[in-house]
Amino acid sequence: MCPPQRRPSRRNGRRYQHPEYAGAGLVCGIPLARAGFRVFLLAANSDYQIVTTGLRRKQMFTQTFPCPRADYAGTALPALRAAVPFVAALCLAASTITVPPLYAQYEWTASRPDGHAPIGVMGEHTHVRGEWMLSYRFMQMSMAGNRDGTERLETSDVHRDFMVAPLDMTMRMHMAGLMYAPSDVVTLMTMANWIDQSMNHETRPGGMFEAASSGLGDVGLSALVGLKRSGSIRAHLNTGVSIPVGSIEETGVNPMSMGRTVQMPYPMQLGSGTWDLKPGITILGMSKRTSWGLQGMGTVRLGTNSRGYALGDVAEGTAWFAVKATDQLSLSARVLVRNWGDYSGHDEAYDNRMMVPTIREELRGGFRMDAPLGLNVYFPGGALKGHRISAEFTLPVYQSLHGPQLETDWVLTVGWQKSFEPIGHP
Ligand SMILES: [Cu+2]
Repeated sequence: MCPPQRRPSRRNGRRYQHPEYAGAGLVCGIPLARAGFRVFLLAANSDYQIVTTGLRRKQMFTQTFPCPRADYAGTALPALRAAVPFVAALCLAASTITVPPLYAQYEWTASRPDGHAPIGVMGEHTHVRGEWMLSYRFMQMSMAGNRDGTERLETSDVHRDFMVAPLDMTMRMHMAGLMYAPSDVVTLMTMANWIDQSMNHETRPGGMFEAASSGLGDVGLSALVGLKRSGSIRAHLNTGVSIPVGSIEETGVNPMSMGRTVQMPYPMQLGSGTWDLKPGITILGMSKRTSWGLQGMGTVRLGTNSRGYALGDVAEGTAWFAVKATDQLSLSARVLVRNWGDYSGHDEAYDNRMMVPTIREELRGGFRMDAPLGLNVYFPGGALKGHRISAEFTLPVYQSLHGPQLETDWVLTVGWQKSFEPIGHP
């Protein structure tokens, strides 16, 4: 786990070039620095060394620090390490878009339809001191049919190994959000969800039944910390935690339970049951007619929940591009990649592993690439001044699942947002 350090420089014994990530850091850093950033990237490479890349006296530098003790390597570092490739990818994408002459003259503003990201993106904008914002989002996700890897399965394929096969699932989510900026640097954000979901099943003999659950989901709390707050390109850090408010004790009766009320499978639970960290970074850019953004986000589960399991960690990255069609309307296209891990631990309530795939920890993970299309409507004046209405429709373009697992067919998100100026400053 702790290999010998490589290629020490002649001047400073603590400086090393790491063959794997130093290059990515350099490719990243130069365009960001040209765009006015003073970047300092922190990551861990595959040997669990900490790698920093930054700008010092107009010179890019990369430095690695010795491997921390193996005890730390078991927790935080794997997560950090998992984030490296997609942070590097985001930076690379940024380097192709941040053409300084095109964007240099424009001052980024939220007072445009595309001043907010497509509605499916969260925590992507900050507010000025004293400003409030209320939001409501409705999301519906439709899943039907099983997959193993990228291959579609018939229900009979699932029945070869399991007594019950999930057929489809519909999830509806109502999300209420509140933002407030106590300073120009920090914007606080909280979000609460109400989840309403149902899943249809077919038993091996051909009986159909539905499982359903609804209630509060986990509550998100985060602070967005401004890194670059002027010019045509903005950046902030997302630091968040998810509070385990959602129930992990959802039970029901099904044809296999002989009339007993039993714990429902993993995906029917409403929360993670664990406190989760949600670190991320967001970069925004704007010109007269267009805007774009990049966001990388992670979800790191802390420990194991009261039922003895933990959901998998999540790494996601998204890039969007929007065109301001009029002062009221913008259209957007986005790419979203999301990788989520299998569960760890085990809920003792699930005693027969051949009952249904949704109780198997190793059949929960997957990878998906989506291509959401959206529109934002903004009212710059009149009776609805400051209100925003947005919609985004998502079709997956690629998904590979640890299956049998239900595939996602489409996701629709619609939302309303309204900012309130600081009290006493109309
Ligand atoms: Cu806001």
